[in-house]
Amino acid sequence: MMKKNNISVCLGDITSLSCDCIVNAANQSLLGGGGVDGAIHRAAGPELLAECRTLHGCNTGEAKITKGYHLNAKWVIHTVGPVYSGKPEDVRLLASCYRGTLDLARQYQIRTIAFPAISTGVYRYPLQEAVSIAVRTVTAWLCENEEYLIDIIFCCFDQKTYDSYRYFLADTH
Ligand code: AR6
Repeated sequence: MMKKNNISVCLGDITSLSCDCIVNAANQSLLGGGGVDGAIHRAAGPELLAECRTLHGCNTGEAKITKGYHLNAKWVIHTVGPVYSGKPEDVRLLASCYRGTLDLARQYQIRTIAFPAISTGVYRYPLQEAVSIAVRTVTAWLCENEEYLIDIIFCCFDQKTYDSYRYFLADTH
């Protein structure tokens, strides 16, 4: 575990974390899938899918909130990252996932939130680029919301992702 101000990086399964909120790297249907999405739905139980059905999907770059049900997190914020295309709009959409999620977290008075590396799995966003956008966007949001106290965890499923966050976080603050 590496900690720098209110941003920390951990290696492990996001579904096992005890925090106010975990973030799901979902798809536009919000009806589950593979990767971290599948793991979150399995751990939260069928009640999560039932609530997700009432949300009628989510656009890429946007975020929606549900309860966490059987998770050790009270809330889940579902956000839809871009499928990597190599176009400039990928950057805007990925940054918008992090901003939209944090704006929603603030509305719900969430004080600890864990993010997976959105879009870097099935959606094939190059790891270094995605991590750099995540770190820059979250750091900028924290500066703009200085009076709001929140702890951010970047939860990495593999060592390569963990090392990448450590590298980009060493560049900030
Ligand atoms: N905890 C933390 N991180 C995880 C976990 C876990 N339990 N499982 C996987 N990861 P991905 P995407 C990491 O593919 O690229 C789904 O089918 C994984 O190693 O989950 O945004 C959705 O329904 C990678 O670093 O999400 C969408 O269709 C990161 O989470 C699509 O995949 C993101 O990988 C979204 O693709």
